[in-house]
Amino acid sequence: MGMTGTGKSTFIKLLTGKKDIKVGGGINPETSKIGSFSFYHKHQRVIMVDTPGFDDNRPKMSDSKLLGYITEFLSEEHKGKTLHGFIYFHRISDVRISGTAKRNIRMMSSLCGPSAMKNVAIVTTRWDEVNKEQLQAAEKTETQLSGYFKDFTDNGAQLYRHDNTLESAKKLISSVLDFTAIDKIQIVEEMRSRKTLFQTAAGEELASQLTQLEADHVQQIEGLEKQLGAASRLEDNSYYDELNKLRNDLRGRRGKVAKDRQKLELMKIAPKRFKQLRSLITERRPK
Ligand SMILES: Nc1nc2c(ncn2[C@@H]2O[C@H](COP(=O)(O)OP(=O)(O)OP(=O)(O)O)[C@@H](O)[C@H]2O)c(=O)[nH]1
Ligand SMILES: [Mg+2]
Repeated sequence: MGMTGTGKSTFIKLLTGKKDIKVGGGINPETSKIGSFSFYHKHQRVIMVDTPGFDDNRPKMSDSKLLGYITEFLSEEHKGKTLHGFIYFHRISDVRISGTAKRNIRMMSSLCGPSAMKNVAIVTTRWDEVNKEQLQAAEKTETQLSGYFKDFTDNGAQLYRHDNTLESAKKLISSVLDFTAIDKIQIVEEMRSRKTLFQTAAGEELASQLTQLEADHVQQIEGLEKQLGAASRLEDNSYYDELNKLRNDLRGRRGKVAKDRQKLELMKIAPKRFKQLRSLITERRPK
């Protein structure tokens, strides 16, 4: 799990050696659905699950749909298998912990609940790009990130560094496989107690995030409209066009967030319905 571009797919590609796993090259999110990939580690069959991050700016998959898929996976897909852990990815080069990163951390927290938090490996990627001069700043980022994961670290979670080498990926996987298997995941327990997705802690968290995002977008649109009014009195068409484009993009995002929130409220996914969604999750076995 983790924000777009943090290296989730790259990590899986490194471990599985599967050349067809797509990794992002630009700023747009690359992975748009959940995929699971298996490989052997020390003679043990391991399945890694790649998920997109929660992000209102991602095309193809809405946050509420993503929550549904993750919940389905955690409730149904891993039956008969041992769930050892979650890996949360963050780029060490991201000095500022963005709003989207904070959203993803809160979603992780409400999905896992306290008892599964010890099974979360908080991984910072791109250590291969950190030189001596940048080391202090990188360590500061790590400390800052750890602050946002306080609930997790208080419950036993630890931070790890990944430098994009196979050796570091294998070391991390060994650590995760050494975790005592997860016995309780908050969202799974809640769904078992017949709550609807909207009533779970993660559903409530997502609803409140979407409400906040919509309010933020409205405020930004208002700000841009004021600037557009002032720009229309200038004779600079390109500045006006730029502001206009920003405003229209934000209007689109606002509409998407509002629709997503409505969808979440209507979402009464009962566990038996999850089976219908299962076909959307792919598993690729080793050749
Ligand atoms: N130097 C360096 N680059 C990395 C590392 N991990 C990922 N990258 C690069 O970062 C970019 C994004 O990586 P992805 O693996 O696609 O990121 P992702 O988390 O799967 O992103 P989404 O699918 O959009 O959610 C790619 O260009 C990778 O080559 C790393 O540890 N070091
Ligand atoms: Mg990806």
